[in-house]
Amino acid sequence: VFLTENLPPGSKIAEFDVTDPDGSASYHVKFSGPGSENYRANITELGTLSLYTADNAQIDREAQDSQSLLIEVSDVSNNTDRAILPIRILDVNDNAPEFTRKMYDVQVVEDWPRGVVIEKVHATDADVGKAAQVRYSIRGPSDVVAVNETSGVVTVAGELWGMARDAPYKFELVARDLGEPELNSSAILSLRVRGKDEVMTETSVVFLEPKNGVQIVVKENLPLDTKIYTAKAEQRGIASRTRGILTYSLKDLTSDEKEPNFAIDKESGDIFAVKNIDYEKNNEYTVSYTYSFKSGLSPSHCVLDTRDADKCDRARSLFFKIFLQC
Ligand SMILES: [Ca+2]
Ligand SMILES: [Ca+2]
Ligand SMILES: [Ca+2]
Repeated sequence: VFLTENLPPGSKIAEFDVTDPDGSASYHVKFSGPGSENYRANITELGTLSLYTADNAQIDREAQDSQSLLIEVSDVSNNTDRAILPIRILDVNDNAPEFTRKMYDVQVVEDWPRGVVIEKVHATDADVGKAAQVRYSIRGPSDVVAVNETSGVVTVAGELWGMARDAPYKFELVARDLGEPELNSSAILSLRVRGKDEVMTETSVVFLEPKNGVQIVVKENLPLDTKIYTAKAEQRGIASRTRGILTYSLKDLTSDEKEPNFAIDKESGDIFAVKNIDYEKNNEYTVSYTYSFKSGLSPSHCVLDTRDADKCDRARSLFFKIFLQC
């Protein structure tokens, strides 16, 4: 039988006729098998066996999508017959999509143009079919960032120039499914705009290579750990005060952070492909790299991540694109 999940207690799910050549009018019914605690039975003197969902039934497809009920009917003399009732649980849209993170922190530089990929958000939905298909949007008016409805890629969608830099801007990301009725949940996108020439007093660091927005072309199917580029930043300023250590970090803006396609050596700035990059799968990546340095007399490395940038004395990032060639 097919049952929809979340069936209320007392719903009738099946009916059988039990016959006994001895003409017995009193039977005993027993259930066993995984999930059998969700059902109860009633049998009449005429041998009509009805199955119902139990009072405490929890029919949850996400927990168990099929069950197999072994039904044993015995008469007064304990003569027993058995039957197996396979049950399939059909999906109901009872789970909202959930973002993998509740908060996405993103830093952008004020001269990044429209269309630059700055993040990729993702939500999962435990249901199946349309009830598990996720669509992304940003709640309320947003003329600064946009999210692709199906891919979750977040891009710059407006002018960043002139946006205040002290406080982050918050946007509410919404993931909804295509179930009937639809369910949704939200997460926060926190956007911090960095000045292009955020003046660094006394000392500063400049990006030398690559320049903002530069396009790097590499061949597909590179052996893993092939060096594809060397990023370079340099400290400028009063020599006695620039004894900080420069470190690099990289963020692959086009894929989920868990599985980056590229990595950077934090000291040398060498950029490597750390996954098999396949032209047919994706021929364009947007990557941002950040440098930061700890200044002062006792220089120490700063653990890097754009989100940790504030913990460093100085941190800036820029983006560039890596194109694949087949
Ligand atoms: Ca469920
Ligand atoms: Ca469900
Ligand atoms: Ca759902």
